[in-house]
Amino acid sequence: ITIVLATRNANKIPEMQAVLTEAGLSAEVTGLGAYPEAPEVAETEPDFGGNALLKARAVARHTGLPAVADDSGLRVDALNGMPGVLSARWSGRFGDESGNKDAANLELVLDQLADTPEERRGAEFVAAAAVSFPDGTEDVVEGVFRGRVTRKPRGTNGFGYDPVFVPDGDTRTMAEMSAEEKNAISHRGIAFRKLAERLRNVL
Ligand code: ITT
Ligand code: NA
Repeated sequence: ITIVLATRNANKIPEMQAVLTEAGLSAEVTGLGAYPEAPEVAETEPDFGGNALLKARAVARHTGLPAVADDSGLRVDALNGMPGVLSARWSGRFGDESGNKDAANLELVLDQLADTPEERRGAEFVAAAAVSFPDGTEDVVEGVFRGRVTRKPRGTNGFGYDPVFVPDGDTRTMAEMSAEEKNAISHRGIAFRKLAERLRNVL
């Protein structure tokens, strides 16, 4: 069976494939690259789960295949949970809403935390993962993992806020870990593994 991962972020596709394979599920994950006509979905919901469902639903409808989507982001304690659902658009939130600007986004968070001492630099990555089947069946799960925001970016792996996030119990940023290490502990890894268990019955 083919599952469409409703994302334009190519980093997420091998993450999902690895989780399904490790769970012993023989599904093949395809990204939206194979469906250039799929509708662009605006992330208009106030929470991760709502946005993940919007993205999965639109692609299940368009392709007639089961579709999975995640919506994810970084919640910084000292910023009252921001950027949160605005993570992909944080640096452009007062105007320019176009595209992903990973470097500008993480620089802005570092600026906003410039006066925040070590003990108040806690944060968490959150991902909601949703599945939508062509018959209308839906499910949504969440994954969270905690850490702290560094003072400077370190590392070149991963994407987004990975260079400024050190998980609890580690000294390395997520961008200094391998893809396998990241997937084993990350918010999206957790959410995708929960989803794989729900899919076990239906695949
Ligand atoms: P799709 O909506 O097409 O899946 P996206 O990358 O815009 O792609 P999101 O809407 O879920 O995905 O936005 C997530 C943003 O949160 C993303 O731009 C990153 O800045 C950040 N983010 C999410 N997961 C992350 C991770 O594992 N490591 C670092 N940053 C992450
Ligand atoms: Na988002």
